[in-house]
Amino acid sequence: MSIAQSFSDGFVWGAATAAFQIEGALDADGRGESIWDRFSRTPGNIRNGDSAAIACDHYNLWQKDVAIMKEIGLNGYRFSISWPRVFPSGTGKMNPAGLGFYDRLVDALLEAGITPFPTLYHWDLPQGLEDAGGWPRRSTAYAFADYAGAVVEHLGDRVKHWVTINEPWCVVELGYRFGEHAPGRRDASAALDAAHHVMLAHGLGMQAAKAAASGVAVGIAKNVDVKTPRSTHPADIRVAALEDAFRNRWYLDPVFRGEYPHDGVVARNWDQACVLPGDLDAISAPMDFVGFNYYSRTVVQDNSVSDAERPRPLVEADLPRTTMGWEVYPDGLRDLLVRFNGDYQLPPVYVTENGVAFPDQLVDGAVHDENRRVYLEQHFAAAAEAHAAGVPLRGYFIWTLMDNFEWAMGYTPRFGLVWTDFDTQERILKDSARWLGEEISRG
Ligand code: IFM
Repeated sequence: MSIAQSFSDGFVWGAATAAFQIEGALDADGRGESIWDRFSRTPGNIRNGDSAAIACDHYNLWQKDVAIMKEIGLNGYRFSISWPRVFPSGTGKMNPAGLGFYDRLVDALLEAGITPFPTLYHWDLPQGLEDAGGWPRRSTAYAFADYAGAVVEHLGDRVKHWVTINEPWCVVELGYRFGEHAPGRRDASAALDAAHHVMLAHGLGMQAAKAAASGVAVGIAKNVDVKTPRSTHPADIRVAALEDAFRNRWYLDPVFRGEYPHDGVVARNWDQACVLPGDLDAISAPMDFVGFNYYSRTVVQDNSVSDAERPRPLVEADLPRTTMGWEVYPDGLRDLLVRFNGDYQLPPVYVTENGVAFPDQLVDGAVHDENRRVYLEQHFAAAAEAHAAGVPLRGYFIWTLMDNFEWAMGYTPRFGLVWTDFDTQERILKDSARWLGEEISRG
């Protein structure tokens, strides 16, 4: 039996991308500046000084990319809508030309038999909104709801699945606490406010989307990570539980339970002053589906404990690692899906991202990425086990369709099913893409 046969009929096999990572054309047709335009122009922020000005030139080559998805045999495509294309300064006057691009893309996808799953926010906040305070300001959540409503009003006659926010943890922690991503701020207090307003944006955006078009399904894409304690030492176990609160539960408890995780709130000494009456009701309104993005696990420890004090290590050492330095740990996907299905009442579930960057080589016009094929096969098997254990899994999106701009890492990591030649914009299907197509067709 093929892995694809382990899932139910109508299972969505897709690829995922994000606007800033593939589109290029940053100044085309009235697009406004985003925080990533500004951040990536700042020397030192992006490896090798790489720029997303052209990226995969998808803004011009989108028809070719839809044809490639069809050739692979995908029946779903998760892409993101660039907020500054639609509202160049974040609010105010809409830019019809920006929305027109997505109109054409959606029509072409539907024509090719590929279900569109757009994400409304995949990190490219209009710079004007950051200048007004960014996600730490409540007004940004209101602006997002207006934007979401306008886009869904326009496309909701054809697009029935909408993701509000991609990976709130990254928006907040990488963008506002650690400053590794745009807007590059390092402000722990602002990050706490940002986290709440991103979640509020999800809740208000979902309301706005549902009011704008009938019959649309709305969910969020949450990146989740296994936090494994290095040993059975109680201090390591305590750190792992807290890291789990910061990474996973901070964003899942509010949507499924209407509260922030108590242990995390206490550890961060957060007064929750920015949480106003009604916010958590909006955030925890039932979603039509939930998306999980899964890549790896992290082994964590309490650094005040010396190795001599540590009892027997709990973790195997030396698991293979990817170009990103992430452990290859497929069991984590099964374990997290099963755990969340027990901890929360999950609606239909999608793996909204899973994939891998390895140091691919183009040799004689081909990329023999057996390591990626094995990675995908192992993760599909883990997802199938979760499905068999009762997780209502409805689809799986590979990160990513084609090699693209990997944020602060520039073009070094190649995550694609398709090789991108960034000089010529030629696309070449890697072996893993062909294998995936065969798996899907056997489903
Ligand atoms: O490239 C990113 C994507 O934008 C969000 N999820 C993780 C991917 C790999 O780092």
